[in-house]
Amino acid sequence: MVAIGGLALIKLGGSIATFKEKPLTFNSDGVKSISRVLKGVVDASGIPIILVHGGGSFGHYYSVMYDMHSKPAGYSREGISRVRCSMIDLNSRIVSVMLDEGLRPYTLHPSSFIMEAKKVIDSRVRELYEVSKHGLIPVTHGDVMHYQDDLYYILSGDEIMSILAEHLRDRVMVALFTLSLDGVYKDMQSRELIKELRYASDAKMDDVGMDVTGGMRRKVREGLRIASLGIDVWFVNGNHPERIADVLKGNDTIGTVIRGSRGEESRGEDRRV
Ligand code: IP8
Repeated sequence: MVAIGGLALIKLGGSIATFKEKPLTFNSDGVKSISRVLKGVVDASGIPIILVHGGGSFGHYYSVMYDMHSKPAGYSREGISRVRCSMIDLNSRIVSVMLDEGLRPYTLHPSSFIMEAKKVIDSRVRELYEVSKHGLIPVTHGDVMHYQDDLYYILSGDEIMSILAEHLRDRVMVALFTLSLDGVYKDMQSRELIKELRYASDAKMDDVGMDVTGGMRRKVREGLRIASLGIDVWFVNGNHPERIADVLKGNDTIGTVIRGSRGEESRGEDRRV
């Protein structure tokens, strides 16, 4: 197996790690099959990986219940506690499965590298990369974050993917988002898969189910942002984990790719959502 060099950023979508329609239900088998595939890739190639997971029917369940969003505000104290607790719970379930499958996960909560007022600490992000180089898989996740004073906000794992890509841009070879769909569709009626997405307008996303952090629209926006750093971005179906292996081996697969476009600033501008 010949893996592409450099670091892989992988987003484990909430729709893969949990059953989104059933509150607080963990998809143990889904995480297990992805872990097995990652174990195969890591053993064969030693590729460093950082994993980011979403909230699914854990964090999103409570953020909807308590009307909490990505905009900093004085949300319900109980809601803040419940979202945070549920994300810690989901994280510990995910890393337990990974550990059982022979991977070596190492959780670094987003509050370890994102401080007050969304300030990202570069040296703390680099710590994730350092950890990833030495046989461990740093695992981080979307969360409810303290903004300042009594203000809190929901931080999406998709946004964390962009933050990591930006701060580790010289290291990242590929960013991969796992979804419960085959990739990004032109529209939800035809479900025609976009093999290569170049502009936000390639996909009509109005009909795609939204969650508090913006659903598919957010993913495409962060994907375009990451691609503008010169990093290839893939959206693949996490229910077919072999597609994750294909991407990590540098092969083509069923999914949507946004090719990295470093140096094409003007096109990057057009690519904004
Ligand atoms: O599922 C949001 O992360 P996402 C996490 O990546 C919470 O949007 C706390 C709702």
